Amino acid sequence: MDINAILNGLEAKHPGEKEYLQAVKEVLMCVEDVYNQHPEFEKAKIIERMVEPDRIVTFRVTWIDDRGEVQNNIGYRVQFNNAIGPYKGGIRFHASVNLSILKFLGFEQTFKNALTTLPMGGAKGGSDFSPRGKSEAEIMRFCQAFILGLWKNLGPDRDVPAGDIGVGGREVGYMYGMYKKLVNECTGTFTGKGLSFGGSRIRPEATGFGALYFVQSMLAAKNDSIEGKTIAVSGFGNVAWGATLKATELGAKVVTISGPDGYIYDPEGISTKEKIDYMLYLRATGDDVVAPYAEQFPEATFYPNEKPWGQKVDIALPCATQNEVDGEDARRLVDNGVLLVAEVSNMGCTPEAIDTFINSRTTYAPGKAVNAGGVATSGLEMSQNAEHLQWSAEEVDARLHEIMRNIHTQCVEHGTEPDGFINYMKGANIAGFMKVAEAMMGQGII
Ligand code: 2IT
Repeated sequence: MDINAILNGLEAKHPGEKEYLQAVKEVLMCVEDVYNQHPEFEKAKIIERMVEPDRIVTFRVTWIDDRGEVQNNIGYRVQFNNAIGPYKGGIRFHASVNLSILKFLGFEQTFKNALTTLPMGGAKGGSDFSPRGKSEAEIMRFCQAFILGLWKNLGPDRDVPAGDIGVGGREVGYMYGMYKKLVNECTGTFTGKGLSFGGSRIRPEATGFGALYFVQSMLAAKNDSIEGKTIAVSGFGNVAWGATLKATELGAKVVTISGPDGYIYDPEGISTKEKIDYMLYLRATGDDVVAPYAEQFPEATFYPNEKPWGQKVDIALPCATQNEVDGEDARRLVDNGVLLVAEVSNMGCTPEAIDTFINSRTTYAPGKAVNAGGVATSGLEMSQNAEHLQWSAEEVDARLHEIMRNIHTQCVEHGTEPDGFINYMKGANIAGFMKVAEAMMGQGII
């Protein structure tokens, strides 16, 4: 495989799609050796087929705001790969959303979903709609208009969306409600639904819980444990909340959260129910800021327009968005003696940051392994919907835990280097790639 030729070809076809090209490059670099051991892959042009989405749906989303003004946004669904199962992946509503970001997310999702061992292909969707400052009624109207443009492409065995940044239980509920009205069928089709209409227990917590189970396995592989560790978390959404909840339960201390306005450092830890619940309150205001935390809890300090990576901590858990840890942030974390970095956001670290971690032999794991518990629990929601049952929290949590342990084992198997260092990036990419490649090979040239 000539990685540079493939990347140059992609760049010529899709100029300026930098996040997408970044995600493809990382995977290709990791799988080059195994790919070259399989001439049948090259003959079937597996890489060339895998890096292009199966299909992209784009549509205009028109809705009326509270002042009666007509608003237009762009909606997308990138159906990346369904070799293993129905297209599956979240919907992101954020002003920054564009095709490059959704293609990178759909590409990552394909390998992540393969790692879960559940039968799910990869997809991602979203819109440049910004929920910040929007009223409840505007959010509902937007969700309904979005589904009017997309519903024909969805279905329980075709494409099953869920939440992502800017899309939580409320938005999934509005989208699913509209979808159900249009198809007149109660087949699930969305995950992250409310508990009273087919949602799974533990789905809201699952990404954060799964990440912490993965971190436990990473520490166990170093003969260490999470108890007493200090943790820097970024973000303050659903994922940061779940991670903080589980980290606290396991005896660690989360000392930071962050938002677009800066970060909070709380030396006593975001450890009480009141403080952890406050994150949900901050999110619910729709203002997209964390500064009020320091007014509510005076022991905390607010650092405007800064990221939390300058704090001395044992563990860093980026839980906000792509490329939120750059080379300089990584250098500061390493210089401060960070033990472990587990990306909970998708592609949370830039290539320079990853190089800094791996070259300094700092244990680092990529989002597609660490955050797979979210979509894995979505897969469990699909199973529950298909059998018209709802499982107990204990059952869902036990399965989630098992899936995360299994992903860790796959990473160790494919990522352990001759000096014993576990390269989780390599391990996750090779394990995910092999599953998708084998599924594609088995289904012929299509
Ligand atoms: O990035 C992700 O894995 C998600 N946003 C969750 C996707 C899902 O279908 O549950």
